[in-house]
Amino acid sequence: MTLLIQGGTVVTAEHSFRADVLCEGGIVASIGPQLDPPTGAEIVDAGGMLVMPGGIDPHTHMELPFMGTVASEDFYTGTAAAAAGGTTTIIDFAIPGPGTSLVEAWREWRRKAEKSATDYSLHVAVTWWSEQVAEEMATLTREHGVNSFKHFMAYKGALMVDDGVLLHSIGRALELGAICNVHAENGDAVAHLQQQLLAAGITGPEGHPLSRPAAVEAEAAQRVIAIAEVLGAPVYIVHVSTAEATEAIARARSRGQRVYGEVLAQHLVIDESVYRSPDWAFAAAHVMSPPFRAKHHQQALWAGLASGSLQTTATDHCCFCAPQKAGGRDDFTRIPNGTGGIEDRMSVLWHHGVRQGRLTPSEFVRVTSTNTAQIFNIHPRKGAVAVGSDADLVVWDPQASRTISARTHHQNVDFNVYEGMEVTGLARHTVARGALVWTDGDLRAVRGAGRYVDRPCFAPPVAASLLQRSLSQSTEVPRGPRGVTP
Ligand code: URQ
Ligand code: ZN
Ligand code: ZN
Repeated sequence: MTLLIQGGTVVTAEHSFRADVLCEGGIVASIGPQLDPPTGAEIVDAGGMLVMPGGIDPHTHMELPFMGTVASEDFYTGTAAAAAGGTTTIIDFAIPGPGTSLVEAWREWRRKAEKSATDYSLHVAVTWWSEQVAEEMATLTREHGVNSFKHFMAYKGALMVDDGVLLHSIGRALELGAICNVHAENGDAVAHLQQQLLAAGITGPEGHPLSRPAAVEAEAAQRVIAIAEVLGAPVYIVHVSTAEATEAIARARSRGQRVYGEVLAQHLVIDESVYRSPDWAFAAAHVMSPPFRAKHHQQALWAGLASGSLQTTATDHCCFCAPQKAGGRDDFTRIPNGTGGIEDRMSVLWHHGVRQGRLTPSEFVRVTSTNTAQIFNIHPRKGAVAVGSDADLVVWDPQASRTISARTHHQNVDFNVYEGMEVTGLARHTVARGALVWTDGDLRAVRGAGRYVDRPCFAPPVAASLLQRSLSQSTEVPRGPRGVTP
């Protein structure tokens, strides 16, 4: 399959330049002015539009079994909807229940993801600890292309892990050359507040944000940053939602610690007033963790993106339809947590980020694609417009507008958190490994066309851990046998 994208302006994380892009055999074959179309090539006219790396969403939960139900979006409908919005790769999560095999969970999610229309990869969650977990982490890194392990500090009694597990797992990941991503909320504090709120008769969705105040995220973020510092390990904090956690990340990074922060498009533009709606279903549809916050947090998140304290954007696309959310009708702690947004992330970021002067087009590419590819070690295969890279591209129309609605979106969910929002900046054509999957409103996603993306580990660390450094620096180093310094 040969595709020539003519007349566009290529925008990468570094710069913008006028060039045609030729895709052959699923990769970018040539980039340059006035390329001659090979015989039989499909031509896309990109005149007046931008040609950018396809979006990468590092945080999705297709078909996730959670809180007694299963997320309504599956890997085919979810990746198809993603393509309609300019996203061409997702990184989802294989989540074993506590006490169960990580490798078996990875295999189960591989089976679910085979129906994907575009490429996908999998973080694997560590939800318990034992020698078996340590061994399976090695197996996953060495044999299955996993270089990232997820940890939930929230969801007590379900997925939550304690500091002991974090220390073991983050340390093990460092040995293997993998990185750990973390849902940073103090799960004990959440559980305590939930019980207090229910006892006070607060059972509606307005109780959800009250049980997860900013301090609950700030404490957990600072705690996991400190744990990572002790170990000398990198750490990636998912869905950062507060000014306090953003500041904690910025402080750690200014000290040279390798901490990454991810922000959801939803948290950048939706605030906590949604939980005060008199419409129960509307408020419940917004129940996700961390919850939507007061507006000043949004300003801090935008500043975090613009300053580089936060590196990536995602959606945490985890959809539940109204009947599913209604499972928590009498008890907000039973409302399945999650919202969608995979189709709208890039337009929301372009409209509220680039058009508002918060992000340059190259910074937009960084935070929607390139940074994620680099952090999870799949650049320049992904997240680039370069000869030899996968031909995952979006032809972006910066002038086109649409009004977001569940009535017209391609996501398999009956609600859209951006309902009614008019956005300017749309994907006009989306190319996934050289094939047009979205073109002028025509969705051409093919079930099963997506491929699993192996993510190689990083070279194991050179930097010593804090303990090793302190031992080597202290004068009273305990002598080993025969006076040999350990
Ligand atoms: O916590 C997550 O990331 C998953 C369970 C999706 N739900 C959510 O509320 N964020
Ligand atoms: Zn989470
Ligand atoms: Zn998530």
